Amino acid sequence: MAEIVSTKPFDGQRPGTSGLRKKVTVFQQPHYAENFIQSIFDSLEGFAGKTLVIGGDGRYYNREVVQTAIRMAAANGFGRVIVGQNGLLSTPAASHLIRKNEAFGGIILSASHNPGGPDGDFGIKYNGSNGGPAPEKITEEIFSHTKTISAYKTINSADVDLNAVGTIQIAGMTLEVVDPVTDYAALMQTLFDFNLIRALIKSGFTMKFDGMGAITGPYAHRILEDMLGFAKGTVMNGVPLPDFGGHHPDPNLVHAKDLCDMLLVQKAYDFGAASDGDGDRNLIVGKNIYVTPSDSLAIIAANMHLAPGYKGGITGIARSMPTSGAADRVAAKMGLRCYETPTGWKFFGNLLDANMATVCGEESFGTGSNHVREKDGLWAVLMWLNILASRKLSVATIVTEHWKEFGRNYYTRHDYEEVDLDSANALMKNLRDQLPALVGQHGIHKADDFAYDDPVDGSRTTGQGVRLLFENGSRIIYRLSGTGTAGATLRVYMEKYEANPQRHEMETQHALFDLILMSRDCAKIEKYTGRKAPTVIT
Ligand code: G16
Repeated sequence: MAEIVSTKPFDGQRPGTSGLRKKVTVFQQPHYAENFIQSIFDSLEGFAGKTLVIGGDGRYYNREVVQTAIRMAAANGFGRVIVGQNGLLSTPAASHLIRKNEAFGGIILSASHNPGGPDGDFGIKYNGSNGGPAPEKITEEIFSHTKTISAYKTINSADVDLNAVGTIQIAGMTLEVVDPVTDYAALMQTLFDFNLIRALIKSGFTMKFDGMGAITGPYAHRILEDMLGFAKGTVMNGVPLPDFGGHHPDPNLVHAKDLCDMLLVQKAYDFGAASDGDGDRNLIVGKNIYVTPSDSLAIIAANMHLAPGYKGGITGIARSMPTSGAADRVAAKMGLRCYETPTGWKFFGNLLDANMATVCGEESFGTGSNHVREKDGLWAVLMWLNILASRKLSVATIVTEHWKEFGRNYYTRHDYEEVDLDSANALMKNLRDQLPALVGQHGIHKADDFAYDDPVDGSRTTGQGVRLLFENGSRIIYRLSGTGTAGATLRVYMEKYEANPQRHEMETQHALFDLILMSRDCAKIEKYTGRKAPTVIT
């Protein structure tokens, strides 16, 4: 029987770049998760009797909130819930399950690449029937419900056993516990040439995959080792743990350092890859070469017709604004449009639904296509494997040949993490105030605060990052992260285009040195943050 529990609103339940992310200790407050989940349901209409997908990345507190969400879904009138075994689902697998089962939507429990454990982060986000993150119209609606909520609905029942696959009835609702990997792996088989990749592996090609103690371990074991035939042990850190084994599951040069050392220093494998907490991000490294996410998007776009799922070609490319312009050059050559959206995968949904773009990517280690409505870490890995198997060239050769053909966009991102929130806001305000005066200085021909008009639904999104655009095509971009949970993180993105292949072998920080100095100067970073240098460079 459904019961109504009285509650009071909590401050600050506004979803950020990707759902509501807070410290575990914040979520552990009585009624905190329930308030947010009820606010999600209260912003939706017409779900009575319909299907909801629920799952999470297995981080600390996942078990508890999965049970909460199941109880509340039953009490609120959903007809069926599909949940991953043990409450686990990677974000792209959840997106696929929503689409495949024509579900009303899904609740994904994850704080993505943020650290886990009792002192780490937790998160909840809602995805709609297209499998993609709820658009801003809905996240703002959810937020407004969180400010007035006075009660939530749940049922009084014991925890459901999620250890075994099967179907049970709970308070008049059907609960299907599914293997988290099977459907996703089947989808990958329809997109990529597994036989071609198997042949590559048989020829002696080796790889290392870092699951970072997070959700992709079981997916990578099944697909890379069991189905494709990579040697056992190819997947490292392949068991999902509530605290990710102490890893910060963010697949970049800093947090996937062990993997990067194996490829870049020891040169022990032909190919290396990693994925993040919830399996939607990817890191791609070759023997002695790191592929920036922006380059990876461009290279994938130029080569993806080699994979069976895309042999008919692509309709367009989309990238987030701070992502480098490398993909734009590929699109131009192919006679396609490259859409520039604000940061956040949710902005790609309309373009994918309208078939205006087939492949999307972000500098924040996200790449994906129209196969689901989330970025997809293992998809990117399999796409690279398919390209490598088709072209029979090393990662380094593919990358350097791409630069020869299209030119190289030198690119770096400097993060200043956990700076004081007021100081970070003051820095951004000062920058915005200076914008008109900056034009004409240092070769800056345009300075603005990025705004996006969605070409499908006409919605306008403003304040998405300060851009300094230079006459020679270089860019400096500043924005505050929307995914952090402590203070503010200032992200500074720098990019410079180099057409001449004789100048493609420079070290990135060296190639961008002038822009880096200018970025600190223009924004008075040290004055506002007290920081002389960034905390993370990717
Ligand atoms: C999320 C979003 C991405 C975004 C990233 C970084 O990724 O889904 O679209 O690029 O955050 O956002 P920010 O720069 O605001 O921190 P994830 O992997 O955390 O879900």
